Amino acid sequence: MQISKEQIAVLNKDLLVDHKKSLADLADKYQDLEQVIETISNYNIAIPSWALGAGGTRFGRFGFGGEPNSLEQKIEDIGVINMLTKSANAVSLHIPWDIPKDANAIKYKAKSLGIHFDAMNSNTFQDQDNQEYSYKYGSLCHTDKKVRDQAVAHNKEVIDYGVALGSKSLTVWLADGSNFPGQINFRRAFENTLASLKEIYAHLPSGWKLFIEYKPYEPNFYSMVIQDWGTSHMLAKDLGEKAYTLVDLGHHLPNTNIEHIVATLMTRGMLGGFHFNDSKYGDDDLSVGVMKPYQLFLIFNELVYGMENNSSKNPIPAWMIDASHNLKDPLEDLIQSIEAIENAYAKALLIDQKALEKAQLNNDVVTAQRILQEAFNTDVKSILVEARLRNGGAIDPIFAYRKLEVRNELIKERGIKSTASGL
Ligand code: RM4
Ligand code: MN
Ligand code: MN
Repeated sequence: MQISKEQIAVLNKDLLVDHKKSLADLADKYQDLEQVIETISNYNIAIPSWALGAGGTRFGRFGFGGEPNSLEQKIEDIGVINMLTKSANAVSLHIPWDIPKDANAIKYKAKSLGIHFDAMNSNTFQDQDNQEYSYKYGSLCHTDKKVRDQAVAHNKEVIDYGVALGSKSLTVWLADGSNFPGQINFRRAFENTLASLKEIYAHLPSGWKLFIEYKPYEPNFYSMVIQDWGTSHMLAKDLGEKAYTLVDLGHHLPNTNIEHIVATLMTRGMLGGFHFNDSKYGDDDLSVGVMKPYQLFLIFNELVYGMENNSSKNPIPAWMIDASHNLKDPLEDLIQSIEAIENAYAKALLIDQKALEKAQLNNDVVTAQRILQEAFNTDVKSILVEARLRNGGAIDPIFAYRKLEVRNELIKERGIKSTASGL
């Protein structure tokens, strides 16, 4: 299904007057509003190809019909999200869940919808039917060189797929670790992982980046080889300048100060990628911003500061939503996630950085808190709307999605039983 500009314009008409009024009110208060609108209107977040179908747990999975059952259809769904939000112009592919059988045709399809290929993701956390060796006891860290070689070869193949599609980065997330004390030798597992990553790194074409993701637990519950940002950073440093750390919001123990991690990585120019989601307990894939919107805002404060004070030349991070959807229509959930991300970003852009610095230098804790909270408590909806409008998007993307009955149309096209590959 494709949504046209005209359909969106019709739906926007009745909402326009109210929007312009709220925007004018906000513009009276903030002189730099134009700059903030501009930044938000240029901001895009990649959609992972595995997030377009119903998610599930090991206890079950409940579909909702019309799920995309090919890579082409997944790209079409991202096209719908992008038409409405004008903030999702990229897809991040997981191999082998989404192997592009005909790279040129896929590329053409994506291009026709204004979508490009962001980071490629490898998968050595599951066994595939046709593979020779099992990853039951790990992949890049495995005690057996034959298993490590197989996992390295897979990652090289993922890079090659990415080259054909015009991607420029590879994200490696490893499930490697152990479930019981004594099961693995920590140091051997680390050294094996580093040696395997070196082989993968050597296969990166020029202009490519390698993102190393970390996670403290799950699927292994005693130890994970790349448990935290420090381990990821050590590996990246040993590999070379194309390697960076990737922060996934769901990959921290409760109460971890993620904004502090972001600031520290950016001080050294080492924050390469960012995965958005929210969580109550762990990596539980809740929609961005539903649990800890203030934390998300504080993280964006560090991102904004890091991008504006960038002596370490941190690249603009690769942004991606990384969640799976157990109950909601994933397209609606992704739209809500995009809005939550942009909401936090716009609020962070409103922070009076000069006043904050002054308060910090004077150790005026009360004023520092007031400055942050004033920005956080500002209603920035009209900034988001204006940014979308200027790009031809919908004033209210969820309203438009429902008015246009997108899910029903998709069910008509693809059937009630169609299910997507992925999580
Ligand atoms: C992992 C991790 C990776 C994602 C997979 C599906 O927990 O977050 O980034 O590719 O899930
Ligand atoms: Mn992730
Ligand atoms: Mn995860």
